[in-house]
Amino acid sequence: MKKLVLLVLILGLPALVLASNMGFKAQINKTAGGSNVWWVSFPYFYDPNGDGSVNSTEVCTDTTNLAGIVAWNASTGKMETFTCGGFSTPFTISKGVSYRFAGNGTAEIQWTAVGSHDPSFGHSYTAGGSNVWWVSVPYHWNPTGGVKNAAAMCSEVTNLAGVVDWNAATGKTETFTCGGFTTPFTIDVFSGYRFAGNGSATITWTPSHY
Ligand SMILES: [Ca+2]
Repeated sequence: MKKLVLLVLILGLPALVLASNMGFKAQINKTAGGSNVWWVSFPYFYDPNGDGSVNSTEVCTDTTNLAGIVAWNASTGKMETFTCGGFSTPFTISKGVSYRFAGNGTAEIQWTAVGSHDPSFGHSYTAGGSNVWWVSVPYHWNPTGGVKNAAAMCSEVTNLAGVVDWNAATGKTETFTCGGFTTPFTIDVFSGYRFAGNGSATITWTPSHY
């Protein structure tokens, strides 16, 4: 079972009426099983040790039972793995990007994600390379109509061809084609999603939020 709790730290008001610069404390746990990997959403402002930058080592320290963290390189279309406790050079955690968590055997991954949103941040992905990007969704995303699903994502993101969901249980992806006729899947704001570009156009997105 996923245990997802969104608590409001800074303003102390109900989440639905908060201003855009609120802080978050989200308990994101992942029960071992299936593919044992998950794409997760990060707070746009996230720096647990407060030193002004964040890298994959800091994520390992900030989590329990994380075996490794994976970054997607959109240019090459390859993944880069950082093993927690290993000796490879850590990679930088970038704002708005989703990273993949890898579990440690049968242990549940536990992450108390503390951070805040950056309402002025605009995603921008220039066409090229693999032409797909893994992105983080704001925890207080609020699309027009209030239904958080793939169709709403298509409506809000400029030049998006499709959005892809990761099914951790099966280890397979599910694609929703923007403008298509398949049933849109639900967007879980604590999970990362993959954007597919529309030809040579730049994808842009400034997320709506409460
Ligand atoms: Ca830091």
